[in-house]
Amino acid sequence: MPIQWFPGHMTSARRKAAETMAVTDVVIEVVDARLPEASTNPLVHELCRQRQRPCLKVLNKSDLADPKATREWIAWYDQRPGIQAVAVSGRNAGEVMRLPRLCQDLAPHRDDNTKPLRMMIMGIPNVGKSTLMNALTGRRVAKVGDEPAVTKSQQSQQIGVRQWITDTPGLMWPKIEHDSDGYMLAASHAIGRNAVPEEEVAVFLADLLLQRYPERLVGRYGLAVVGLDGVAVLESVADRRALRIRGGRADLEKASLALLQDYRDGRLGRISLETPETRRVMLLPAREDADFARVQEIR
Ligand SMILES: Nc1nc2c(ncn2[C@@H]2O[C@H](COP(=O)(O)OP(=O)(O)OP(=O)(O)O)[C@@H](O)[C@H]2O)c(=O)[nH]1
Ligand SMILES: [Mg+2]
Repeated sequence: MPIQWFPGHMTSARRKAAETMAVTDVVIEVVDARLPEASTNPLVHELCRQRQRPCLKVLNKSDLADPKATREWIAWYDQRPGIQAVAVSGRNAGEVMRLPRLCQDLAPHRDDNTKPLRMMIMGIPNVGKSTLMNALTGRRVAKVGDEPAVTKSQQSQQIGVRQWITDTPGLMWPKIEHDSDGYMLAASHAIGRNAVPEEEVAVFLADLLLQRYPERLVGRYGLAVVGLDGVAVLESVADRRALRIRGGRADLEKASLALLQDYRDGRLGRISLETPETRRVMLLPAREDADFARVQEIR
């Protein structure tokens, strides 16, 4: 069953974003650097395309992502026509302050007092949009928090004399096509706890860590990872942390939360959940299915 998470306020948030797009010159599309494609909202591109607005793709939280994967992603986006991407950490003011200049380059005609540059920050929940807003204004104008859907309404602020910036509520799209995207989004807390069972998300994350970052499991929990699968990782974490339910069995729920929280807080080190190569491989069967469907259609 496809993973879905679309709280009520998002319908009006989407309508308001479409309205504000009419008076926006450049969209700052924020994605999570640890999962840049899984955290790309197709609705943002659709709205930009309808209004023909340029878009700067910001891979935020790069301080939490694997630097090698982030370099690969930037090179990957650089090869795509019409996409300009940059990696930043919202916690690094110097990096964030580069963004208005890059936006200005995308709308060079908007550069005087009568035509101020109007930027709109968009993206899925919890990717750091409001954190960027605060860094850009130099004040704590927006509430931030490590859970999805903290911002519920838009707000605009002037930065400098010639620039305006609008923060918007995080937007999801109605149906997440690939389950692994849903798991990555849930692991990174971009979608709510009720969307996917936390234990399933933790098993997905544990399997991914076993494949790509086994040494982090060794370092953080002292596990001997050889021969383990995702569930066994959780059992071992429960064992190491003495997390038990009545009868002495491993408390997998608490172990799941511990693993997820460690990933979210960066305590497992800098981790990327996807790279251009893992994405390519993940999409392969879908493409083959699509080809198959097309062949069937032609027949
Ligand atoms: N490590 C790290 N944490 C960040 C960064 N940017 C934001 N955060 C944290 O991520 C969490 C979410 O940040 P917000 O700015 O509230 O995210 P948002 O996109 O506005 O979320 P919604 O309003 O729910 O859509 C907060 O705990 C921030 O402190 C970053 O670059 N690095
Ligand atoms: Mg926000």
